[in-house]
Order: sequence, then structure tokens, then C-alpha cells
Amino acid sequence: MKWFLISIVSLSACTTSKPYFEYTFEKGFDDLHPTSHKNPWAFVLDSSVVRSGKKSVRFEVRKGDYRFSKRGKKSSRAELATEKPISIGQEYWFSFSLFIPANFPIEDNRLVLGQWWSEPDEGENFDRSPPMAFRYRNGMFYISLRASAEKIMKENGKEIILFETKKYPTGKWVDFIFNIKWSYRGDGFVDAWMNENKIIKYSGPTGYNDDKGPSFQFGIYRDETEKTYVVYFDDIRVGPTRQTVEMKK
Ligand SMILES: [Ca+2]
Ligand SMILES: [Ca+2]
Repeated sequence: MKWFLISIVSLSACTTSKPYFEYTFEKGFDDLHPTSHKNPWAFVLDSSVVRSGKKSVRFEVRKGDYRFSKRGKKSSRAELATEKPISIGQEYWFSFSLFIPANFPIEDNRLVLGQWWSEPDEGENFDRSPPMAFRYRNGMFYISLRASAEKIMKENGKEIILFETKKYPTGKWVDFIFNIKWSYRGDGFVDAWMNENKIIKYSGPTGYNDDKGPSFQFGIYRDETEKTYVVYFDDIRVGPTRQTVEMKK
């Protein structure tokens, strides 16, 4: 009984003051899993462009950098994945800081900088889009959402654009905060702030009817092009309250 009480106390202390997990890149990549091309510049700790502390992570994809996915698909990507799924039906807070360099190529090429990725159930064998994606294409930054209540999906659900801007500030850090509840049934929501400005207020179905909830992955995932892409990330946090994921002032 004594052990039981101690466990409850420590769990509640943990859920009120700390994120569930965070990545600040001060000491390395922790348990992040790469989904990157194999060249050494795919992802590195960087100390020249940092949001906090002394290091961030720098991603780079050059012409000819690619990998093959488990399903044999060739993809041009340098990414890290959290592999810590968030339960469907659970409200949580999420933050990250992104730096897109001022000289980043403006071209009409598919590019995903971050996504909440959801593992397909058995039988979902098509090229399924993620439930949420952060994209930058032709100078347009946008955040998209998909939802489907079908247990075994046969095709991608409709894409909803939650936010888009042609005035994304490159050459500086941008802080994002999200409050999300994944729920394909309709009682889901997404609220978001970009540098403390409210950019999204959505309620309705979010995500898919899957055995496992979505997990975050980030970096560069693009279609092939001649040009080199570089971006930086820092301070990725997932937690139970806004306070647990906000940047310390
Ligand atoms: Ca850092
Ligand atoms: Ca499913």
C-alpha cells in the first residue's frame, strides 16, 4: 500500500510540472530515431544557429540524397522521429521552434518539415498521408489536417488547411505551440500559436481510427530537386499543459 501511494504522488508531480518528453539537442539526439539518407550531413548538432542553450539540430538534403522506406519507396529525406505515440482521445500540448534560413530555395516542390505520423493498421496498404503536416512550398508555409473514422482506410481523407501564410519569417526562429486532441469521432480539436499569435482554432474530427496514436517526426522530407535544403529545429516538447511545453522566458 505504501508503495502504491508513493507511485501516485510521483506520477501527479510529473504530470503537472514537466513535459512528457523534450528534445533540446544540448547533449545529443536522445532516443530520436533517424529516417534519413545516409550521408553525414543529414542531421547534425549545430552551435551557430540555436534557439536555446548551445545547440540545435541542423538538417540538410542535397541533390541525390535519398533513402528507401520499408515499403521500398524512394524518398528524399533527413528526419528524426520521436516514436512516442500520443493516445487517441488524449488532450496534450506540443511545441517546437523552427528556423528556415533566409536563402532557402523558393520553388514549387513538395516539402514536409514536420508531421504527426500515424502507423497504418494492417490492411491500410496505400500511400497514406499523415494526420497533420507542416509544409513549405513555393514560399507558402501551411499546416494541414486529415481525419477519417474508417478503421481500415482505402484512400486518404480530405485535407483541411488549418493555416497558411506567404509571409513566413525566414532567417529567424519561429516558436510554435499546439493544443491538440486526436479524435476521429468529432470531439477533437487543434488550437495553435505562432510566436504567441493565435493562428488556429479548429474543432472537429482529427486523425485516424488506428490502433496506435500519432507520433511526431521532423526535418526535411521532399521530392527530389537540384537544390540543397537546410533547416534547423530546437526545443521540441510534448506535455500535459501549456506551461510544461512553453519556452522559459
Ligand atoms: Ca538547444
Ligand atoms: Ca486505421
